[in-house]
Amino acid sequence: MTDLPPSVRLTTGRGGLPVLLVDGPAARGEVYLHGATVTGWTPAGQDPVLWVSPTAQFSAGTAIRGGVPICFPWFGALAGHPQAPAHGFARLSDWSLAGAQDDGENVTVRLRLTDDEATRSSAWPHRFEAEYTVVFGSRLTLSLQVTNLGDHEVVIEEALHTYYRVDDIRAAEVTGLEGAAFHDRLAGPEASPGEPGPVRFGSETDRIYLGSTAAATIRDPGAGRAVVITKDGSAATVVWNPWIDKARAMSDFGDDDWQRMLCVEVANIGRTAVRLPPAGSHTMSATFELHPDPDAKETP
Ligand code: TA6
Repeated sequence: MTDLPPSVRLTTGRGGLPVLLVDGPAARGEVYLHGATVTGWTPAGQDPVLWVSPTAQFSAGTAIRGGVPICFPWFGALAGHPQAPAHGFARLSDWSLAGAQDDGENVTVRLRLTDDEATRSSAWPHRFEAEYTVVFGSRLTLSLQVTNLGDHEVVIEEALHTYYRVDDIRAAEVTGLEGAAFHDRLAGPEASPGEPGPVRFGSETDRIYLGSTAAATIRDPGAGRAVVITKDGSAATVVWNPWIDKARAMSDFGDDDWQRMLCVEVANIGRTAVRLPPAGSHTMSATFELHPDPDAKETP
């Protein structure tokens, strides 16, 4: 049993699943061992930053709808394997607690997933170790390090599928991706050349910006704040809002919840997938930081 600092408590959460509750000097946090899903990050003095569906399922075999599900070792549907779960097995797996530390400012939690009989009989049967480091502080930093334990090259796709709270998606926008080409997953296979302005939302939006290493900022005027998302080891960014019809079609998503959430995902997918030689290792990391948005309108 890993010794935990007083600011970290392993307890039983929703659906009877084990959850780590973090009550640190600079932030509170919550991580389910199921999928190593960070379901809460609240910097001191701030409102919660992550969105979790009120009707999210907390059960084995189901991904938690919200927080930061980990997509690995593939993203979306796996070509040639229609039975394979969308977004890989990592967010459906029980990760183990590798350690936790509190340095008086930030609280760091480390979780681990390695291949097992289930993964070795999956559509991606390779030997691997994944170590996920979560630093809860005035910023939230997530680092996913994957090591190839096998004797042949493997290719991995990965995404930190982060659900952010927004006051109203119709007033929110994403800056930082101006001019970047993207694949609109709702349109044809050809790439869109990129738009000169911020990403704004007026319908279902599902875009993959391939080759994008840029930081992105979610501007949330209604909440009077912005979230700046910086990243390292990631060459793709996904922007998703299901809008009305898709939200209604999801059982773990309230019909009106599309108004209050937005996914901006740090990823390596498609032509930016990562090739790992035997013993090779790769780390993808993301840091989220709240900023008072100068153009935001304080909520009444
Ligand atoms: O990241 C966007 C996306 O790939 C969308 O196409 C949508 O499927 C979303 O992920 C949620 O996927 P999930 O399997 O969690 O319902």
